[in-house]
Amino acid sequence: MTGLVRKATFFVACATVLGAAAAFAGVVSPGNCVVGSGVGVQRINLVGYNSGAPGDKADSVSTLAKLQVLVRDISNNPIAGIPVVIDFSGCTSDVKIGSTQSYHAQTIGCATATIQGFTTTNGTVNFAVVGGHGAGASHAGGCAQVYADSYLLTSINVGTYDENNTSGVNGVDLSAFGGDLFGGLNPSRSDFNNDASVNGLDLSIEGNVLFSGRSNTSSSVLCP
Ligand SMILES: [Ca+2]
Ligand SMILES: [Ca+2]
Repeated sequence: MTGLVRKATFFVACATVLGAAAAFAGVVSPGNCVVGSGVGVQRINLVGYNSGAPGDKADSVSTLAKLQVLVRDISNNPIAGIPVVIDFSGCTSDVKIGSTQSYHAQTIGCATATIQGFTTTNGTVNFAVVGGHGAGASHAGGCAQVYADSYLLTSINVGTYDENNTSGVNGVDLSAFGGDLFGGLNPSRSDFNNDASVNGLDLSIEGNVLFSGRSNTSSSVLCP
């Protein structure tokens, strides 16, 4: 192969790669997206409302209450306007989302146990989801799936601070949490710090949520 032919072959290959990248610009590339910290199995803990808060009333401040999703394309460019959905349908044996939500422009699909938001100009969307404990058998870890424009990004763990879906997070929930703390089964719903164990650290976190008052109101109705 002459030098000229090699150069021509090289430029054709480059043009092909660039063309492919251009073709997929703006298309979700799951491997380039980041859910939460992006390291290991992520978590979102469902919360209550602060009924007296202005604007968004859902508690987005408590430990792992807010989950951020960053959506990028094949060239690692963030993509705006992409629908991102968290599907909680695998969690509903014991953890259910509330039928009304109050965090940014999140919309809810109650029958399908899904929450949807759209990425902003920097490619991110944040979720804080109101919900509670609907009784029943403990769900398996990684019960919720995160999708961006219908592409599966990952599965995440789910917990809930409101253990009885009544009166927000208060002493009754602390007592109910005690059942998980001393039950020896380490249910994912009460592993608030996501370290695969239900222990005193989670008790401390639940106490902080209680005394902060940020989750002092429950969802009026839980989805199926
Ligand atoms: Ca409660
Ligand atoms: Ca824990």
